[in-house]
Amino acid sequence: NRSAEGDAHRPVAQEVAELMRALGVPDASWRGGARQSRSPITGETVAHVAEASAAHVADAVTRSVDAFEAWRTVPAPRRGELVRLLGEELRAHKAELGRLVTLEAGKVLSEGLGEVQEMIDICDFAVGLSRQLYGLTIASERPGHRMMETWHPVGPVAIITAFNFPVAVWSWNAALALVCGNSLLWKPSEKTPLTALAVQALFERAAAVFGTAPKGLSQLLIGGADVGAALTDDPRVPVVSATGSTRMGRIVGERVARRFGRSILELGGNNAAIVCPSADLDLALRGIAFAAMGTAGQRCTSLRRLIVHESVYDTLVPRLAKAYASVSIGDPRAAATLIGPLIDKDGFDNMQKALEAARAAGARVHGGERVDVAGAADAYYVRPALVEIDEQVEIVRHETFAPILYVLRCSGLPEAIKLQNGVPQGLSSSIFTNDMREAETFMSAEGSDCGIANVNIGPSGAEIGGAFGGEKETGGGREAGSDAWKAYMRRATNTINYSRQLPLAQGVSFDI
Ligand code: UN1
Repeated sequence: NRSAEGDAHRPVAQEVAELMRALGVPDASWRGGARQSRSPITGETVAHVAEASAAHVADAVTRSVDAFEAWRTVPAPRRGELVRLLGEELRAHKAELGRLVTLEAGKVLSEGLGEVQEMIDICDFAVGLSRQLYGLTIASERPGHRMMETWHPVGPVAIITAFNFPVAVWSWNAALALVCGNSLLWKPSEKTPLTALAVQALFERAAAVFGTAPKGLSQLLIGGADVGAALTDDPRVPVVSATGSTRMGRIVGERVARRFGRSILELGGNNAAIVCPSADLDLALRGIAFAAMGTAGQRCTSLRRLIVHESVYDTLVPRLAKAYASVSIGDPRAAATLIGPLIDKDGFDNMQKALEAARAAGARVHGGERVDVAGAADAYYVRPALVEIDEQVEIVRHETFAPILYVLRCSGLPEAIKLQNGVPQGLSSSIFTNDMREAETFMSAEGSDCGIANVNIGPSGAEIGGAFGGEKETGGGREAGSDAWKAYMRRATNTINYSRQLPLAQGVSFDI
């Protein structure tokens, strides 16, 4: 067991190779392929991944339909056993997979491990769920009749995921879809194929232990936008779950709707926190720091807007600026690092453009500059930016996937809620207050319009037990806990006549 510090300067490519082998990924899938894969830690090329093309997709869907037709007849609790075994593989390989997430996505080690923990958690949830796929029974208006709902598997489910949670988002969808009796087709981000290959290898091991899973039950399709488009357009894929930008989701949502498919969209967020006069400012400071700077601002739930009451502004914001100035930035493998790199140059350029626009709008920008890290000239490390701005101008209403926190001043809760809701996105939100009236108002019908509304914690870091997703341009989908499973099944309403008569509903008579 090497310490994180001791590992910090080992060549990334060497570590990737060791982990891929430890995770049982076949060499051919990541050596000698056409697509170069880079680590954001140093910017160096660490793998050459073999790609699928749109032409492969049709065959993969055919195999997926065959797998589905076998899997849907397996009793749900038995399907749960496969997911339980997947959870066991993840537990056994948590250290390796978590570290691979760090190497490929650049998040710090505790977050890489946390992401794998989130996968284990959803597997546990889904195992329990596999015995609880229940429908209602409903009173019939007709004598001797009964009504009920039955939930059935729906077909192959396409899962399109983003770089920032390269494996957990797959697992939220996959664990539920599998216990619901569906087959899976996964298109990961082009930026994170290695962790996807590793998860696929773990799935194959679980399937081998299970013994009777149909071939092709879970398939991985590494490729570009053409692969995503082919999945989106195939009428044999009834559900497409897509996580990523609003731009991508608009394309996917429209194309799936055109063929009357169902999409589960988890798109952009522009999450705010409101700080009220009664807030515990020490707690708020920590909550804000994690939500805004953690994962280098690259979560869909990252805190992007801080709305601070004028009575606490001058106490809180200078303290926050201090935290921004001193937070440790560097190799995400080092134990002391809190902020790893941005995913790539595009991420960096987008951040700089946003800061330019904010400056042009009169903002005061603290931080935001590129940070040099030894041995990582081709990587993009930045100091998180704290941006004091007077108005919620256009750039503030836009999601920039980088550690930028816009700070706005407010004079009361109604104004704060108006600002909070005054953006096109509706994923997550939070309020820091010790005033029960304010907290309840924030969570009420006239409060936050987001899918997630928290009190005295930041907007990020949700547990899997709740439904995850948001409104407006976030896309409306819900994944993970609560009753999100229903989106992966089709509902049949059954009316059963156990009498010898044939009364018609609504009093209609039709005597032949
Ligand atoms: C994402 O950024 O796409 O709530 C998912 C959170 C995590 C999931 C984020 N559990 O921040």
